[in-house]
Amino acid sequence: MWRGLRPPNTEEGRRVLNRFDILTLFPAMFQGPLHESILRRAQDKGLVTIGVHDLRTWTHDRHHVVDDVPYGGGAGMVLKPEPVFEAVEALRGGFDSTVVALTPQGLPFSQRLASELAHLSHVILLCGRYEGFDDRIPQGLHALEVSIGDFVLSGGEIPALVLLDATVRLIPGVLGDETSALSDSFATGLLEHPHYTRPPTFRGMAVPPILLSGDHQAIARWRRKQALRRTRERRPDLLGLTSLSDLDRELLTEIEMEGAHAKRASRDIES
Ligand code: JD8
Repeated sequence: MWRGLRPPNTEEGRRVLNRFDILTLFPAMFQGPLHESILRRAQDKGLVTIGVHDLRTWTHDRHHVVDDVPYGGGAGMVLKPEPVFEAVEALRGGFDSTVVALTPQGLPFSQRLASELAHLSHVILLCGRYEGFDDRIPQGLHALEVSIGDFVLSGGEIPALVLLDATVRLIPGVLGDETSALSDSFATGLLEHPHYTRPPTFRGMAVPPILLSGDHQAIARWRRKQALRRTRERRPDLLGLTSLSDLDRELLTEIEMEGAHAKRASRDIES
């Protein structure tokens, strides 16, 4: 029986451990990002443990070879299965582990996937290099393949850091203010409204006067309208997916009418 405070990471009585193990040929790439800001604080608070492991630890030859030429020919090298399988078997250590391989062929990473990973007790992240993994690696390890986007990177390390940053901040207790993870863009399905701080005028650019009015209800309405306006202008693909309230529909109608008015005014000036 637990006396006093509940043990860390047992919020719902399910999470017994929050552990990430990263398997990489470039462990030094993680030393900056994992030891600053939110990721550092999450580890310092004991909310998550992140291990970084050099894949060459699991080689047995004097030159620590992890790659080989591709069957079928072609340029570049492919990561050999043996060291990766040995490493994953060592890191699993009896936990209920999920293996994630960062590859360009993977499932597109998203806020939804981050929130699912945040509930897992142990995630092993495989970072490839060169031309990538021998395909028996993701196959045989039942790895979930994840991609962070449709652009070409040199390896899986930066994608692993992106996944960690997005995921760890969703673990309960990591953010000081629990509400900020929920109000974040993508969590709400809309882009954020613009933010301002002092001074009230900077190089001729004034802060929108409503933000200085002290009318909190008017400010909330203005911010919601700005969020809708920006999403409509910059990411109309997101608008379709969000559930809009009656107020949202009213605000969008206002935005559309302002747009129609501005078009008519500029046409009148031009002619
Ligand atoms: C892992 C090797 C480089 C990939 C030849 C360039 C993810 N969104 C993403 N873009 N790129 C990657 C990624 C790239 C990787 C490896 C992830 C391992 N490369 C290769 C194939 C073509 N080079 C990624 N997640």
